[in-house]
Amino acid sequence: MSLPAGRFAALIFDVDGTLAETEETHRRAFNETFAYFKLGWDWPPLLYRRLLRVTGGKERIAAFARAPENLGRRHLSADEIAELHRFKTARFGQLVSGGGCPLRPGVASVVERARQRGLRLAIATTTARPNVEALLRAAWGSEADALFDVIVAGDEVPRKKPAPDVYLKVLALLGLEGGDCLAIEDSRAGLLAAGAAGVAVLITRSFYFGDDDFEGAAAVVENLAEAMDIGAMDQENGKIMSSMRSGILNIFEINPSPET
Ligand code: XBP
Ligand code: MG
Repeated sequence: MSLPAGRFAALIFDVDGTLAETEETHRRAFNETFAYFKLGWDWPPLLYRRLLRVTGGKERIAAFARAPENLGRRHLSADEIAELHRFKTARFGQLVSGGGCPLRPGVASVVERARQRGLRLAIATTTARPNVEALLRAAWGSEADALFDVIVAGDEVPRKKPAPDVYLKVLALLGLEGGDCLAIEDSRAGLLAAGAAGVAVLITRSFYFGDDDFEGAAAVVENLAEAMDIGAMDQENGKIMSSMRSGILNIFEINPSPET
């Protein structure tokens, strides 16, 4: 497990499970939507864990609607699914704006440090754009708009993760190669998407995907605070303790500005 020795020009963040532990809030918004539309559906955590294998909320609703084990199975048209999903997105936005999804440990520090060191920042996510905007605004307030150079969200590419589309679009908009960037992800679908676009991946384990197979990840940590601590510790000691630690340290040593 090691990261490329070179320096990165950009960090590309996933959103759900990576910037914040959002999935319980997504689940609540889905269930409140199903109740509002009187579908008689409820997604408890164990079922939701399985349903998360289908990336994208509309796709998840469609898969559940036709699943043989769903006793409330029914035909839903694309328009009906879109209507359910619009309602769910609005509800998710309200919950996030009310402080329901704080940033995960270390995220704010990594973003700040990366910015100071001249890295570009991007977002590559499967979730809908209004969800990203609500989350960023809740976390960073008015600063949020200027923080990320590129954001590519859910329906803005033909295929969702694990397809590489969202990463390829981010790279095109950044004008960078996959090898110039580091992705920060929490799921195997995200790892595969970034990997297929040639981007190295740092995994931060999340509530729903912590046990995924992360074979092929450059590094796996519990959260970004841990990655920061390791970097800080090595700097203090003035020596590199292991290839993984040196790799993580590299993340924060990228592109020092010319005057440093
Ligand atoms: C997360 C997802 C999303 C959310 C729901 O992927 O798969 O579908 O669960 O959001 P990522 P939407 O971590 O890549 O963002 O309902 O807006 O799809
Ligand atoms: Mg994720």
